Amino acid sequence: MEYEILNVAFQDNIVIVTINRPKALNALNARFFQEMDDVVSNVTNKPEIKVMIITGEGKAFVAGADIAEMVDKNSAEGSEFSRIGQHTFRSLEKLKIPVIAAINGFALGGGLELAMGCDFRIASTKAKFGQPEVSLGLIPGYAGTQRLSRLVGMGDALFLLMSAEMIGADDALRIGLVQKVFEPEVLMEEVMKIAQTLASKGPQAVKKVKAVTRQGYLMDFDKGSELEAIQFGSLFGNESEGEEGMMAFLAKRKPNW
Ligand code: DAK
Repeated sequence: MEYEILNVAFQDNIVIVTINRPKALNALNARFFQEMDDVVSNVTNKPEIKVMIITGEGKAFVAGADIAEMVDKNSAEGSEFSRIGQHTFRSLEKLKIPVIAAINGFALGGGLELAMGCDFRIASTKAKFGQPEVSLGLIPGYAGTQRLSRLVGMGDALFLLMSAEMIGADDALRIGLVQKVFEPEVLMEEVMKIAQTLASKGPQAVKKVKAVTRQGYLMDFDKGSELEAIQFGSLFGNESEGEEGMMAFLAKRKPNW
């Protein structure tokens, strides 16, 4: 597929996806979702890729769903539009490798929902966050109502959702919406360092820890713990990744994954 909106660059075993529609502050339209689904399916078929980074071109990460494209929709079309986006963002959570949001600027509405579909969020000091949908007479449609409360707790989630207030990177860090904040000039450099660190770890272990944590979060505690025990065990044994990692530690050498 030829991409009109996404720039997809491969650097060693890391894929960097840049949303490149800066004139509309990278607002998410139907084409974006088609392209993102295509990227996810390509990355799924490339076992050598170990980390995905999503970022935005210009002064926004993403300023929301494309209001111009949404304005004429009827109720059924609105629900369908919602399901398409929900599916795409869920596919980032289901992707086996880690997905990092590098938030360079505005992450509003659907943009914050996209960032929340990533495994964690690294922001520039210039980033701004918010769910302004109620200002438009809407509510989030890409599972933002579900993810925000899970990430930051009910009080902060309801405050952001009901007030439509925009917060800066420091507040986002304080409530746990982002994990780290860097100056804009070094954001991508620092995100690449984090991605390289993840890529250097046991590849099966990184995938399994994502799957077990994400699946377990939606399960009863004891069932999640049992899932952990099964996956923990799967990393042991002859020629397993765990065996190599532990042998390397004891021999004071780097593991050869
Ligand atoms: N959609 C379309 N175009 C947008 C946009 C958006 N979300 N945000 C900005 N733009 C466009 C502007 O219209 C403007 O276009 P031109 O006038 O140059 O043609 C251009 O980007 C630059 O924007 P500004 O001139 O406004 O730039 P400023 O720096 O002055 O302001 C801003 C930046 C981010 C504060 C401002 O642009 C702004 O308030 N933007 C809207 C933010 C917003 O409300 N975002 C939430 C969108 S609603 C659902 C599914 C999904 C959703 C809801 C329901 N279902 C299917 C049920 C999700 C909803 C949303 O995300």
